[in-house]
Amino acid sequence: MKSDLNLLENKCKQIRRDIVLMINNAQCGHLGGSLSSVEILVSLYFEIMNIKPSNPNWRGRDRFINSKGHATAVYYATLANRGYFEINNLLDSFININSHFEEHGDSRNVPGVDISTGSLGQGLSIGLGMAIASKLQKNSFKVYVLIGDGECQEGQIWEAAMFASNYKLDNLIAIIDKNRYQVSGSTENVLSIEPLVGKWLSFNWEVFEVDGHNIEKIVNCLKDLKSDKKPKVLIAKTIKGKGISFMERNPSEWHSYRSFTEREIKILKSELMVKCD
Ligand SMILES: Cc1ncc(C[n+]2csc(CCOP(=O)(O)OP(=O)(O)O)c2C)c(N)n1
Repeated sequence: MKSDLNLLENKCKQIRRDIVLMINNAQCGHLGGSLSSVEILVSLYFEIMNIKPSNPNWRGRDRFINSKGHATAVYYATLANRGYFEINNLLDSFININSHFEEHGDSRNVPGVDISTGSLGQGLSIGLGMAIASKLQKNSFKVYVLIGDGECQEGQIWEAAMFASNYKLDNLIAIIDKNRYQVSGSTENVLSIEPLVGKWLSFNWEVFEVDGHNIEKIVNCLKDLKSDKKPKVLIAKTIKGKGISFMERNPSEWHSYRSFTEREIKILKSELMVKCD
């Protein structure tokens, strides 16, 4: 690891605080699926990706696509903590009417956002286009795409999966935030995506499974990806609402913002050291 593990874990804590503050200030935004992706984004932005935050449009940079585009709180908070822009601008203006920080990622106005997303299912197709461009330009950048498990119900994901292996896009890495819930309940009950490993294998991808809250394991897995002419997918097992006990216990209730009760505010203060009143 380039950085101390403690430092990265503290980053995760800070980003969780930022997520809750941003969404509480805005009274809008997606909590559960932002909190489940924190370790994935910290691993990518602080350890894995070849990037220059001071030069966000550097041509050689690795690309990241937040295909679960509703999870902007974790995306923006990670970019701010990585130095792309000031965290205070973000905390005060997330989803405000005149703010650049819209509810879904906006590549025109937010430094570091490579592509605007929000309509589920499209990110992998965009990613494979970038992966082809990297090869055609004899560039060596990699493309990372974060996908929700509910999002895997979108047919376009599987068209892209078929295309990527056919064209041997070994520079394309999908990461699935498998938190087992979507808007309307558990993914298993709404429309099962299982067997997920078997599906990706049958589409001729290289498949890895990892604890999505263990930075060391995520980083080791992503560092170890050999170029073997196959695209790769990392299935990250996560917990929706990770880090806040009352959300972890009841993930269906915390897909998006709802106001906190007095009791919940007390818990937020003791578990995250964040004040939300
Ligand atoms: C094409 C499309 N249909 C519906 C939505 C509305 N929507 C926003 S989030 C979401 C659930 C996504 O679930 P999942 O991918 O599991 O995300 P997570 O639980 O990690 O937040 C839906 C249906 C959308 N953004 N795009």
